Amino acid sequence: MALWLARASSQLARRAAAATRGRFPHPPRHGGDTRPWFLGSAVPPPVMGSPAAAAAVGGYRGFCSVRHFTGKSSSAAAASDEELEDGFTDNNQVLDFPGGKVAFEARINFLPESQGERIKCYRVLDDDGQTISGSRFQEVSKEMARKMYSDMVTLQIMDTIFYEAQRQGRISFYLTSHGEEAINVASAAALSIDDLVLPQYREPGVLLWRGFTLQEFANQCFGNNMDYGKGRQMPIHYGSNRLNYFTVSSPIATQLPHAVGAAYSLKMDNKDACAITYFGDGGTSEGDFHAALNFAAVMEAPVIFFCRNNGWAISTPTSEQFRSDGIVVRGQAYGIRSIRIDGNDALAVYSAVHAAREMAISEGRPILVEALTYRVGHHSTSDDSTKYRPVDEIEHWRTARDPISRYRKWVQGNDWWSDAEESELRSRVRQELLRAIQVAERAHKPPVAELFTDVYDQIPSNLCEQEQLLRDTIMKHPADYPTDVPI
Ligand SMILES: Cc1ncc(C[n+]2csc(CCOP(=O)(O)OP(=O)(O)O)c2C)c(N)n1
Repeated sequence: MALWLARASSQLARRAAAATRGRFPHPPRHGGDTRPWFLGSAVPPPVMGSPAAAAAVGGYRGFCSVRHFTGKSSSAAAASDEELEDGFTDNNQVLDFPGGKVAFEARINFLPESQGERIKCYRVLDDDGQTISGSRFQEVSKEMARKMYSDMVTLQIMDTIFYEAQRQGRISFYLTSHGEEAINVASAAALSIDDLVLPQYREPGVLLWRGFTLQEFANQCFGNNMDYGKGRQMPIHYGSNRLNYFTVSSPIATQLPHAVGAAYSLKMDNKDACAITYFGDGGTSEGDFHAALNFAAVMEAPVIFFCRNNGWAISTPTSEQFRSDGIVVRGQAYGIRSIRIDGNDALAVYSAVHAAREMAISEGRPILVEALTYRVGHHSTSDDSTKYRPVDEIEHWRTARDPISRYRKWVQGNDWWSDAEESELRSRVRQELLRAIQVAERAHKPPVAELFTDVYDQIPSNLCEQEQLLRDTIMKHPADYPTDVPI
């Protein structure tokens, strides 16, 4: 039966080959992964016969054919008279198929729905902030380590104060990164400023690391006339041309295909840079996630897909989001080298992104990083997460697994940080931010006319009509419109 199938497909293949020759310019890469903690981009197919035969069939071939290997190694010859594990006796047949050679087997053998054992998680620091013996990680200088720590603390303070400002009605919306400070800052530290960032919305720490000032954050949240988005976006939709940070876009996962395109353009221009895109576990259910991964794998785009698997997509737990072993296994399904890391371990995040960046650029390939973490805050100021998850779960992650205190123990253990510096940093950032908020709050809002600019060169008639309608409505109901927006 298998032989008949093979012959039939071989005939079909010859016909198809004539029509499709030259359609596969890039030989797919199999295995070849020298880094033990990364999942290889594909597992070499199980091949009947010897390891030598396995090596011989590993390469890329144009199209289908069934082949007998004539030059058997001695071990293959010895095995030929016995029944092999896959149920065949001496046929050493493989199907030469796009992507490489596929071995036949006699059993009905469905791939299991899971691998049994879950994919391991790379970590460097234990819960106590000590480096785990034997762990391999990228060295961090004292200066870098201190800046990473300071930025993690700054992000935490910024989140707390802006959150309070929203509660006081001074800004309309906010969303914290509590619990994900290591992901934000340590991943940013491993990148170069030329790398393009396409964020979701829970990564302002990347922008902070790159030099976005507290004043710039405040201007955006208050939507004043110094906001680069001219007050047209909700708070937290930051963006910066100067810092290669694409503007946050609310529709989940739309940034992923954009990142692939941006990465491909960097490759075409021979730039020593990659693109990185961040997203949550919820984002992986979007079609854009799957399109982006496949597109990146096929086009060999130097893009890092950074998934913050924080357990929740608003009220949807990951158990209702997917049944796979998280996100990491999906990378392999698309032929993308992937790794799972402890997202609350700053050194693990830094080392993994550092290695991912090198591979993405030097080998021209996408990499997927799944960081295990927890969204400690509510989804946003529009959410109360105690309605759908246990308070002790939140408390456990907020205290026992806090990435900032874990990393602080390591930095302080190196004598690179002190309690005095801690208090000085906290009070300085707090004051700076309160000042920035005062300035942002007092600044003028962009005029109404700006609502209609920057999209079309010549504003079309329907937009002109809408502008007039808006102005008429404001004149009719002035009490319903903010007095600080110039008309
Ligand atoms: C396409 C789309 N669908 C739904 C929403 C509404 N929405 C906003 S945030 C969110 C949850 C996203 O969760 P996740 O990607 O895990 O990120 P997290 O908020 O946990 O960081 C949803 C469903 C949206 N913004 N866009």
